[in-house]
Amino acid sequence: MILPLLLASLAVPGPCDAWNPIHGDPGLHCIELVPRPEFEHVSGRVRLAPAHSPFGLAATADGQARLDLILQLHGLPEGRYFAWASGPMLEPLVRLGEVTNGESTLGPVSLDRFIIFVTAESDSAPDRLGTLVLRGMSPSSVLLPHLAVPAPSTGHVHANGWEMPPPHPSAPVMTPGLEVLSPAVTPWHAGANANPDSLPPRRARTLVRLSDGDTLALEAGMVRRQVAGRSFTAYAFNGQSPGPLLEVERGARVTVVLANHLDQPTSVHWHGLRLDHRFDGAVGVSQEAVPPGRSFTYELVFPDAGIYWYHPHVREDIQQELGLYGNILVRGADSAVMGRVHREVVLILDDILLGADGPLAFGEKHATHALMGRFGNVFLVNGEPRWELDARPGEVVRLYLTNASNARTFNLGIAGARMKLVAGDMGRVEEERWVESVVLGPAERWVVDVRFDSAGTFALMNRVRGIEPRARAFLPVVDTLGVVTVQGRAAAPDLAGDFGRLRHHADLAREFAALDTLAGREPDRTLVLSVRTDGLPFGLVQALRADTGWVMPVEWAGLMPMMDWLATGKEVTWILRDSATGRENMDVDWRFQRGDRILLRLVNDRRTLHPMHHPIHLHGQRFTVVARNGRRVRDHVWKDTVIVPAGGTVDLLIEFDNPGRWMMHCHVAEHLETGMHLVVGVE
Ligand SMILES: [Cu+2]
Repeated sequence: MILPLLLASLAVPGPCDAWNPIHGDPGLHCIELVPRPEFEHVSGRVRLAPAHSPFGLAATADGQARLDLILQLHGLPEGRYFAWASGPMLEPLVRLGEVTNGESTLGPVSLDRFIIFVTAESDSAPDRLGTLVLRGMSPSSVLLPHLAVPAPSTGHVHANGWEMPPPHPSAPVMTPGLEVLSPAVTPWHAGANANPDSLPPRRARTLVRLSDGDTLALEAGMVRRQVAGRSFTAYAFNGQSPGPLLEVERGARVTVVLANHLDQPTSVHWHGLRLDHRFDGAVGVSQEAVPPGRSFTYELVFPDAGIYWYHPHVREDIQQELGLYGNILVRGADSAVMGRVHREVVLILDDILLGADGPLAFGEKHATHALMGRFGNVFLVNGEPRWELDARPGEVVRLYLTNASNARTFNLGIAGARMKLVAGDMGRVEEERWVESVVLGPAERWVVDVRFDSAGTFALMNRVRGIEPRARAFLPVVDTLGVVTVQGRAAAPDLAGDFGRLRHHADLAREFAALDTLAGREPDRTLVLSVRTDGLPFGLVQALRADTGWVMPVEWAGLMPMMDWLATGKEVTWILRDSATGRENMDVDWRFQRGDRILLRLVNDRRTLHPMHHPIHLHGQRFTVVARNGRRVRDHVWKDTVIVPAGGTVDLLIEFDNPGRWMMHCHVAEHLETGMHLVVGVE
């Protein structure tokens, strides 16, 4: 240990050593600029800050992170200086703008790996690099190639009954040595004791309009389902997956009688509804699980207009994956102040992990895929592998988007069609915005208006980036989820004028302005998001360690299915840690008073064996995001779920107005299952 200690003591402190942790992990967000020898008294650093975006991650249409560069420079002699960004091969070369001593904010930049140059220039608008003064490389430049071998193809089964996960088609390789390993839990399949031929076929979703005082019978049961050439036992509500789309007026009261006809206990959580906590469906907090053959009666209220959803709160990793989820559309006066549209379409997005014959087995007592969560290999839109819509030229369609997948974050776009963001988790956005894609984390909702200007076909696509495991090169991953065919006579009436207008909602602006005054203070509470592992196979730990030199802010694609599959809830504990007390998960015992406005900081610890983003959900209340990596957010909307990127910090202003005991947890089903939840009391 002498040599490293000696080197450390000799190291000259660099500009990134004086780093404010609020700005995110320095290993992902700070570039130390290195001067040319003639400029040895010049120093500088670049802070990589998330560009302004309504979403949890500022991303381009193809899924690259969009970053603003905040340059802090010292010691520049008299003269004119410019900053530039380029790819590793000096292509493309982007002039960022003029810089001076002190701080300059430039950008945004969306390059996977890049070099930053600061040059001295005589020209006022140089188009090529002048005398080099400082340069630095993006943190992503540390990625180095790995040893990897071809992954076994779909259908490979171990002697203990575990079928290995199918490789990702974009990167069919794996770390050598993993092929002999399987999860340290017993494989489990739904409906093993049921006769598959006796089960009804899964039906498509139907619309159910509910009025004040109505009662809905909701049966969670087993169905026979066909997806991508496999026929298997799945779950459904009233035989439908997604379950019935419930449409209800704001302010209504509705009774739902849940009957459990599954082969395991269940409950229903009404995601986003600020209802009576006794009917929140949070097993172990507000109710006991409903055993097979039994029922439970929920009394629902709908205080906010918007798009909500319902899903079980028992073994989500199994039950949600097998199709137990549905949407709730709450109507209110909201629609009158939003732009007019020709049609509304409610889309619930999912992915399912299929092996040779059906869903890959689940862990009987503990979840598999405990690190990244279970990424599927077949996309589902409203339960169908390929969603189709017919539209007319000029038609404006309002898309209500919900992400019901276990772990996947979508970056959705429709090439060739303009999209306007109009609402989020719990109602309208304060400022409508044009967006080129929608970043949708697990359990989040966003609402966009889309206009199909002319005839043609338009693909609904998920366009993201992954890191190819062998070359460790950035890889575009593109999946088509559906197609809109636009043809025939023009849609009437012509809504181009309405569509072209971006609304500013003054009522919301006033609400958020009042909260914004609270956002500048020190946080009332800080939660650190982390992970602890114990007993993982040595080969897997080695492979994971090699991957943490740099990590994507969002794990989009799940390109390492073997590594992910092998880790289970037996070895992995995901953690929410109160930084003031050191208490974790269910030992965190927060109590607030009704009416409290709390500033909560979420810090996603990247110095772990497997850093990853987390979609954090709070039951029964609402919040707005006020800062990301210490940068104030401009776009406010009421939310119940927020993406916290790996190595990033997010500040929330929470309105605690609904009394009861409420869960706060990660909505990656496998993270929730492996401990990542706490309870907040509101008195
Ligand atoms: Cu998580």
